Amino acid sequence: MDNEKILVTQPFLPPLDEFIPYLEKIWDAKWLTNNGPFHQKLEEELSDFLGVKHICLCANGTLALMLALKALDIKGEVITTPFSFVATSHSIIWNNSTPVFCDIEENTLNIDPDKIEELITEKTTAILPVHVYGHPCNNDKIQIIADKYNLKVIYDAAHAFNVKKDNQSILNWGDLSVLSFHATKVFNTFEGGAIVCKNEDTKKRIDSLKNFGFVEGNVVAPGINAKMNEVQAAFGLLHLKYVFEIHNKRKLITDYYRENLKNIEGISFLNDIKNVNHNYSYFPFLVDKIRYGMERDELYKKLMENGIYGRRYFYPLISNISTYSSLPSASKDNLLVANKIADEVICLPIYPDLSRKDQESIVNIIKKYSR
Ligand code: T4K
Repeated sequence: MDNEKILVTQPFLPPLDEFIPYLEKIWDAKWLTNNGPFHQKLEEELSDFLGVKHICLCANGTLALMLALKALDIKGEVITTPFSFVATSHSIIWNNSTPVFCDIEENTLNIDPDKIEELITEKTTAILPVHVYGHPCNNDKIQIIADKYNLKVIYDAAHAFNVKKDNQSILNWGDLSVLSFHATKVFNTFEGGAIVCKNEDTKKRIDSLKNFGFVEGNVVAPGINAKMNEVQAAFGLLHLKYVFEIHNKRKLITDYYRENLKNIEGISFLNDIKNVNHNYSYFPFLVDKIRYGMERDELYKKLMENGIYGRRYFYPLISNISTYSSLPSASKDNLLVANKIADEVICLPIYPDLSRKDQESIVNIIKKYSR
């Protein structure tokens, strides 16, 4: 890899010598996967740390989403946001269901609850919102609609590790919440994910489904293999020791970007929400081509020419990808805000080791091209 490049993210890695004792334990025990001791310990520590009742570790976030839908027996149509990573909609398709795209709110970039109801048909069984960039959805409104029409709510919380509202974990919202612990996430286990659930029975069902459908040696359902292994779980336990330090560094970078971009005409970004503990997982900003004086893609290119590899998360919009674009709900007229945001967004590099010097050069490029 070219060391000159500043990438959108770099995974957190603790000092290697701190990980060796964990590996020695795995070597000694010769227990590599299938609900081993590190797996059990990580489930315990994560539920305490996150303030949730039960957590089911999985091999990655995508499998966790697929399992979550399967565990609740979701069929028919699922209302979701097109402004997300493809895994959100792919998981619906893998469950033989149809994603129905709903537009997003301009202020949070999350699914717009005021537009959900008009999309409900007799085939609708669930809502799959995403806390995009870790900013909480409007759960109150979403839950009222779900209760009225008897729909399940599964939150894609891939970006929302340890996000709290009024000091309570937002992972407790809805029926289930799904996390990703991918290398690029604020908390990583190389690859990994989890489902947060509220009762013992659901946990048992998910634990069985992620292990081929086994219950006490008998196969009771057509499960899959979505288990997290011991090396991943051990890494998670070590990573947990660093989460506060990582959080503080990410907050400082976010503060720096906000302070230095706030007066540039045509540049806007999300701000902290009162009563929310954010995790600063991404730093998205929007480029208004008229007021800034340059299109998003031009600025994106200029940044790359200067070695800064931000990302256009989430462009193209899922609804504009060929797999989905022929769905009736993918029509651009129904997704005006989402299409606009997907054309304006760039996520800037943010990770604990990003130096102040690099932050300065990123800001300077954005300033340089503003009118
Ligand atoms: N739901 C949502 C809302 C999601 O955002 C995601 C995943 C999922 C569900 C599914 O969860 P998982 O099944 O992934 O657990 C990345 C990630 O692969 C993906 O996990 C993530 N969302 C998505 C937003 O971003 P890419 O295609 O951008 O990844 P990649 O390989 O280009 O990496 C991004 C940057 O990170 C590069 O500049 C290089 C750097 N990097 C990456 C890796 C993997 C490293 O420095 N080291 C690494 O090991 O999708």
